[in-house]
Amino acid sequence: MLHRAIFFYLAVAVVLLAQVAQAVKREDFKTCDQASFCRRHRQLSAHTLSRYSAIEGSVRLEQHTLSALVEHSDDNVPLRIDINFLSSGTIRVRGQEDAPLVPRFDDTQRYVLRNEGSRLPYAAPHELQLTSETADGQRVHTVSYTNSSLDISVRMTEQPWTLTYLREGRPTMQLNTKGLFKFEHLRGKSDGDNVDDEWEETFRTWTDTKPRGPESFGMDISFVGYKHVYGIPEHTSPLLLKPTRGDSSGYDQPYRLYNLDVFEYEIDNPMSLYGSVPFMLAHSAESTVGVLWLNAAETWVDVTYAKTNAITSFFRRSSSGSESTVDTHWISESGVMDVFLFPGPDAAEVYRQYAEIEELPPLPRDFAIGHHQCRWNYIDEGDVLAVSDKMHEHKIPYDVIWLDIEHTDGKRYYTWDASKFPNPLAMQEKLEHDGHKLVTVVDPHIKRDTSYCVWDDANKQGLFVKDKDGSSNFQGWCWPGDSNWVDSLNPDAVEWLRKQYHLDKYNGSSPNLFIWNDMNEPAVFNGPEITMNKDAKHHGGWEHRDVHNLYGMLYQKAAAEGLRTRESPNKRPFVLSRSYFVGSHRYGAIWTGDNTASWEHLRASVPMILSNNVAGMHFVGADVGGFFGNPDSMLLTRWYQLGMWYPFFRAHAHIDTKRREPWILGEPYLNYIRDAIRERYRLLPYWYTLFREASLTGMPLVRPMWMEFPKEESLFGEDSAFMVGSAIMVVPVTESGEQQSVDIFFPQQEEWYDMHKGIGHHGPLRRSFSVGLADTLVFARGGSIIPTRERQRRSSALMKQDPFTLHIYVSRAGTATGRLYVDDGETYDYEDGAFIERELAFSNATLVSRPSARTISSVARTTFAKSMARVRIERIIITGLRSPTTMATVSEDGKERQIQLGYSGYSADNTECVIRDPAVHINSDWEITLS
Ligand code: NBV
Repeated sequence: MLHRAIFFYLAVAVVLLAQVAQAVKREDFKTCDQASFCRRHRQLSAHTLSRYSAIEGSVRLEQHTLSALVEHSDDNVPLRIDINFLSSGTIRVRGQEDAPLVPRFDDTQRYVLRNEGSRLPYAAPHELQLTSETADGQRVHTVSYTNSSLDISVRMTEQPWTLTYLREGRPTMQLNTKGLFKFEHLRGKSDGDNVDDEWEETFRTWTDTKPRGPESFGMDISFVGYKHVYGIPEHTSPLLLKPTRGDSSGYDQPYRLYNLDVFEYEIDNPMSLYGSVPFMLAHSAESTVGVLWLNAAETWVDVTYAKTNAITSFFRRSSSGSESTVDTHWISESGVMDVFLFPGPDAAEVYRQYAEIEELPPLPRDFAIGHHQCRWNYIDEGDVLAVSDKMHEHKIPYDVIWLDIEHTDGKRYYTWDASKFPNPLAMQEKLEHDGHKLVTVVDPHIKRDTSYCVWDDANKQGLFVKDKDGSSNFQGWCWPGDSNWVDSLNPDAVEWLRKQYHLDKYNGSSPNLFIWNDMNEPAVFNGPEITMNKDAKHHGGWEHRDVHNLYGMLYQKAAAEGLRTRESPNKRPFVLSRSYFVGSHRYGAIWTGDNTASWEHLRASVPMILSNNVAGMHFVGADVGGFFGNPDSMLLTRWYQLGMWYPFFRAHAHIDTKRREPWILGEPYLNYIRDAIRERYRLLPYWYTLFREASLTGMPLVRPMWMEFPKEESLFGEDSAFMVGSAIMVVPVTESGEQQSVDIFFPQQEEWYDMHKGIGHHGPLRRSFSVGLADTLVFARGGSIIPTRERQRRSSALMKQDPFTLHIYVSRAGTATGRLYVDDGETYDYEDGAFIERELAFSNATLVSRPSARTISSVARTTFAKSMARVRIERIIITGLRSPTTMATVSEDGKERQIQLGYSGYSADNTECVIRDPAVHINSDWEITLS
């Protein structure tokens, strides 16, 4: 036993030492060529006609589904392709064998889609019209939408089988026109069968037994008329996806989607990381469309930018005119083909269409969008409280302090190391006194230890993932040594997991404790590619291969449900997860894992966070400061200055790094960092209102520039600047050096106001700015109203009754609009109307506050409104006012008052006018007219 333990720790030490010596170990992870299914698909050459054809007479339109039986000329195994029409114009293409030998895994939709995939808003039969015709010997079926104001239709050819989505008669998205559709139908095994590793394959020392044989499929999806595609996180590539084939400026590997724990990951690389979201947007100056490839197995995506002959006449190449096309090739190892094509025509519409099939992100707890302080590890209770006190001493607001794996009793999650944390409840109480919360880590590997009741209980109930034999527990190594993994696909295990987070179960936890799920890809130190063997078995007999990318999300889901239900009435949970998949946005936040303290990683965090937002993973951040290594003071300062704009804002560091809490740096860095964190707190009302918007529309919180300026082609590849909502442009400084020159492009015929200096810049304009370490480049877009809370406190919890300030940035036309959303930040009462949501509009020198159309009257609303009755607007700052005035008339509740305006240093450059204490309330209707 002792020998075994020594061997284990030696092995871990060797692994860690080897990792210290070297950056990412590429050889630990497969290339496409080393995954036999990927290799087989990638060998197909594009630009050949597909050998898959629809079986004559098999095509029919029934209800909302156009279906066809399709087969390959060599094997004659009929595949059933169903094209389902949703009323919004989205189409869903599903495909698998018409009569599979055994069922394929088809539950991904249950875990991801709205109503588990049932009752999606499909088109009514009378909204669709089918016409079939034969031209040049080709049978073509066209389904047109008759319900839509857009002229959209879907065209299917029989021979070869292809699909084209058309808008106004022009193709936009096409399937199989490059002839890459390939479907490995399930088959019986004959002796000696292992052509091209179809039935068994070995990677390094691991053999995947592949009992079901080959069952992969792939499809080309072309975006016709597009030159730009985005999304499919998580990779370290630029925002605008680089090509992966036939282009020396790109990669030589497809983007991989297979959740993995990649130690010291590299920048600018299509390798897999911790999360997978197979959601892609294609954008042009004319339109935006989207694709969701709904599959939880290992998936690879090739991207090629091409000029192709426009395919105007069914599948034939037209003789004249060529059009830009982005050709993508999607390859998945198992499951069924299930693809959604979203027609847009702009990003907001794509997100609206996505929201029809997938739930919108929920409103987070208010503290979750504050500043988080983490480290592997805060050593003991004294350390935690000392860090908290130091934050107070240095007047740095923070909301949450985090405990990593060392707080447990020997990496037994849901327990405490009693010598270091003898009284966790008292510690939480002390933190709560200043409104702070605690987060503890819970990893999914459970230490095999009969005296550990969590393991014992799960074992007795048979809740662990099973080995390939289906009966013994899958066993592997992780932090605690020999471990088993709870099967997050087993409903009983989920129920059990949920309960582990309840207050009566999780000793030492209070309602102020929240959760962090790490290592849930899952990471298995001695497994292939540091994860679970693909032939391990989950509930229902499914192989790990089928569900790999779902596993971590379902772990986070169980934690979120556990936290939600631990109190009555339920409160909003907060769970951070490292692994994620489509739909993870419903359960909490994610982060970009183990980055490095380097300028390169600082820069890369922007496209990584943007790509996640593009793909619907809104609540995301990167470890501020970089996880591995020691950032110098300048890098750390710059990282806080950027990190305060991450939706999830957490500082974190590896156990071997030096302590780096802001005060350790001393002045002037401490000052700069404090300023950055305080700016985040000032802007919390804007952030919370943005989260509200995302919860209603699905719009990203942080947006690529092109999303706000969709016709501005020079911005389509921009990922060194970004928008926070539609009102703020952030241009982070991501280069080393005391003084930096930064080039900025202010798009459009619009005013852009330096948010720190009030100075306006008239777009369109390119300008260089020279900035010192104290400066950050943040601009408000003319025409916006941004709410803030200016009083600095220890935590956001202490700001709940604080007054607001409104910043009005006047457009060229002399107008501005904005919104303010407030609720209690913790319960679900807002669902019953317990919120204040104001529409703010400035025009003709008058600022008006009105309730939003969503405001309803209800008991819950009245109660909440009462609790906020005294909260007022304490200041209004108008920037860009062209004709300054001295007085304003305030009318609220039918009463009128005159007040005086103030100007601080008003000049041609600085046009800030301040209305001090207008004494209007956030929950009443009022108008202020400048006279
Ligand atoms: O639990 C320790 C770390 C954690 O601090 C980090 O944030 C995770 O991404 N964890 C990974 C495991 C060890 C990484 C070397």
